Amino acid sequence: MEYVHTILAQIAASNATAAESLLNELEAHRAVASTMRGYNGMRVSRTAHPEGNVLLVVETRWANNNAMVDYSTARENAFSIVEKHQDILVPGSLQTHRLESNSGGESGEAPNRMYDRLALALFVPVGVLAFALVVIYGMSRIYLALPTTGASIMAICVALGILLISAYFATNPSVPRWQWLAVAVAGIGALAVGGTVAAVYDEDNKEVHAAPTVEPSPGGGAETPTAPGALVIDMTDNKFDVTELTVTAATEVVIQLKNSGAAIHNVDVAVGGSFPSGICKKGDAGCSDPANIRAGQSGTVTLNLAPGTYDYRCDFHPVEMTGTITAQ
Ligand SMILES: [Cu+2]
Repeated sequence: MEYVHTILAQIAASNATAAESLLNELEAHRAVASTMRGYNGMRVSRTAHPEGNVLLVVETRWANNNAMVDYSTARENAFSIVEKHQDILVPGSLQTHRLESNSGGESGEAPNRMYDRLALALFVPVGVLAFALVVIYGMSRIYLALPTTGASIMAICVALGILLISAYFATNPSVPRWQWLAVAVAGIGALAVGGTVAAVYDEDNKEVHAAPTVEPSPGGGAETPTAPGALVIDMTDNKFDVTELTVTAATEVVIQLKNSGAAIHNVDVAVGGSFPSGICKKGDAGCSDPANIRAGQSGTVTLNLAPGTYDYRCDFHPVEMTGTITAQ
């Protein structure tokens, strides 16, 4: 919505040349008007064919009604300038109109309008992309740190929140700028806090899991995870060194895991016959502990299987890294 202050006047054909000084004054006035609050542009037009009376139209456009009212009551405005030249006007032809315009100013006259468009074309996509990357990274850190149920509940809450906020903005087209900013700041803040908490939680977990791998295994001497007879799966990018394993059925079996690659890996055994969608979570049956084993880290997977054959895979590389475990 834009507000247009319009002056209409007719200049008698005989005075067409005298009209030049009026037009010059209006041009000079443009600089004055452009310093006023809410100024969106000014246009002076006159009829193209000089024979007969000349119709003069002066439009000034304003961002809001208050700005237009301020202008139309100002000591100097387009009306007062044209009025000073009554002598060259057709008597009774001077009119003023205050209009609301629905076209948001398509004339492209004001240079800042040009800038607004460029900014929209450049900064918005780049900003959206950066924001999306931050969201994806932050959310993945948070979800990975949560147990399966917690992650599901949180994902539902986040999705509902996004829907509600989107619905609010969609049904309120004239939402003030501070509300947009508040939502953006709150969203980024929540991500930053959640991501940091998740990263810290992850670090704590790492320490907890690192401990058992250096401890001597109970009962035996100072056996290391690579002792003969121990069940070990070594992971590289992107390969399991062992793709067929046999374990004792109906007994708790701990398989030592080592990530000798550079990428993140895990071991997910389809103990229930199928894999979860996505990455298994710490505490899930058949999921390695930790569920994400980073480069150089170790972990375990604890199984207690009924007799049968079970598929296992790396959830991060489910096509390249697969194997089977037979329990007997
Ligand atoms: Cu992998």
